[in-house]
Amino acid sequence: MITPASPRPLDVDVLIVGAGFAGLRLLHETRKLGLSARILEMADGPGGTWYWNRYPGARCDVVSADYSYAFSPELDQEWRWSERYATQPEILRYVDHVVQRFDFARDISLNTTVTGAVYLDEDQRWAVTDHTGREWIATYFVMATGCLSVPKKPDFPGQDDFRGESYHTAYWPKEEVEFGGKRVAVIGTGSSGTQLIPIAAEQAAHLTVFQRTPNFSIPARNRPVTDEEDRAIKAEYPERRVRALNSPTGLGFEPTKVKALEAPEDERLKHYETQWNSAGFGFILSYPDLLLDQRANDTAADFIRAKIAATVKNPELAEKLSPTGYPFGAKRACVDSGYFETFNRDNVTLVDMRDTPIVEITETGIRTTEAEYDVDMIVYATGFDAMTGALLRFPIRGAGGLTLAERWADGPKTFLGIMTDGFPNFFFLTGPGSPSVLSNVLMSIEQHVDWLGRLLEHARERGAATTEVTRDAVERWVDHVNELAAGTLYPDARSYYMGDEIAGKPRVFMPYSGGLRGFRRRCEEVAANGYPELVFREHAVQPVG
Ligand code: NA7
Repeated sequence: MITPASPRPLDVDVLIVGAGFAGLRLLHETRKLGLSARILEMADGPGGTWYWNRYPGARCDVVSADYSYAFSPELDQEWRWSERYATQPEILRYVDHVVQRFDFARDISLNTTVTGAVYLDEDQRWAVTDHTGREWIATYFVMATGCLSVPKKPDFPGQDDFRGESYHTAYWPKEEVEFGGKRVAVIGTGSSGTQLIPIAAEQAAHLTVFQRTPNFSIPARNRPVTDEEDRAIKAEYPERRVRALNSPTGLGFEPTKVKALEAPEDERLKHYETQWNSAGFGFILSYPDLLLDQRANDTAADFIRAKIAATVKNPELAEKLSPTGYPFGAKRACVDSGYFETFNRDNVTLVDMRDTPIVEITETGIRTTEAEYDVDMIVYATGFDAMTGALLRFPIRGAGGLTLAERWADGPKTFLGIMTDGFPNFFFLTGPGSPSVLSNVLMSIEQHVDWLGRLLEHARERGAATTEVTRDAVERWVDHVNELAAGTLYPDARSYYMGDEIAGKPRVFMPYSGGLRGFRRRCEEVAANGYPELVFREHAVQPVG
């Protein structure tokens, strides 16, 4: 074996960026493997996107009992969720509990922003630089930076001249923001806007909602978890975890065997009604063909539009709030608590940006092509640079100096959404090409971390200094991901799944649409076959591919 000429002293075996759910879970895994690890986190506390998204109304739209770590049965038993869908503060309390319980804090550097990472070809190590200029040397470098973590602030002309308060939902201050007595504008009606709007409307003197694309939204039917329910969940938690693991998306729902178009209309409507009253985000799984067949999709979309028409008293307003022109679910559907009802209030105005787009932000408010709205506060609920935003936020240089941004110039290229060619010993969790945002992301995180843990163990057992995927395997995986997406209705909507949220972003469908269950099987196959798609080197002499 050739030893590297002058290896730089190693700080840790595994350097992880991000102390959100993924980073913490990976820290746990590295400890199990006996590897040293450190998390670098820019915030002053753990929690990742849940740390930043503190806007009133922020809550998860996956049932709390399922949106939690499955790796520790003890943790399952001791944590008590108070609501069916946990609020952001409760999720953060859970994260803090996990950090304490597993003594994670000693391996986390908070207030530490990574500014660049370089693979040192000679040393077969990663050099990761933080904002202080400190360089961290590690064998493995893992981005656990999340899919929805880099806020997208739009660039309306005049935006910085506004003299009132302005906030972004994904960068919300810790101090309480007072809506009371104020004229408030919210721009954006995705999940964040949809959650914030009913609360802001209750408090503000007037609320003006700027909507560009009407969204499908399903009622959350949120409620407290009773002691009896809590006991029942805990009594069967192991089975619940297995059920979720074996469900297509990790949510524990199995779609009906019968297709939407096969069901008689009255039965279908009855089923939709039941789903509407109970399923939340799971409504999209009411029938297996909803995202595969436009006619099937229309049956669900029509049902939801009828619900909007029945809820919003002003028919013109109902029409404006009604999503048309794209399939239900092809753009992330929202899960709300009283969203459409909010538009029956006297103090709420809807501005349809399709008719009257924003021209500029002035010192005192927002000017559209038709009117000027003087406001005291603007809330940008404009979402994220999704899926690739965090991975491309700072330069990552792989073997030979190629940056990830260069390698992904035409869209992200990955193998199993976790690695890419030309970047030895570099991994990312729930990246493009994995089910991520189309699944219960907590389960996707754990699946990816388990797989990565097994891979690192395998690499150690065979004495490999580096692990890298071949370009051929990456290309085949990207083709597979594209083929799957092409068989669905997803590409028919403009959405962040397709990179539409950021001007100039390559338009490719990023998540894996074959379901978490199918995905996990593919991953397990790769491991069981001894990772034929990967190259393990003792000493990296030249790039693979
Ligand atoms: P989303 O779902 O990406 O929503 C962003 C919203 O902001 C959406 O309504 C956008 O309209 C709107 N938007 C974005 N940019 C603009 C500009 N320039 N002008 C007008 N309107 C704009 O982000 P969220 O934060 O709500 O939710 C993200 C995820 O968090 C969600 O999927 C859940 O998984 C949790 P558009 O639809 O693009 O026309």
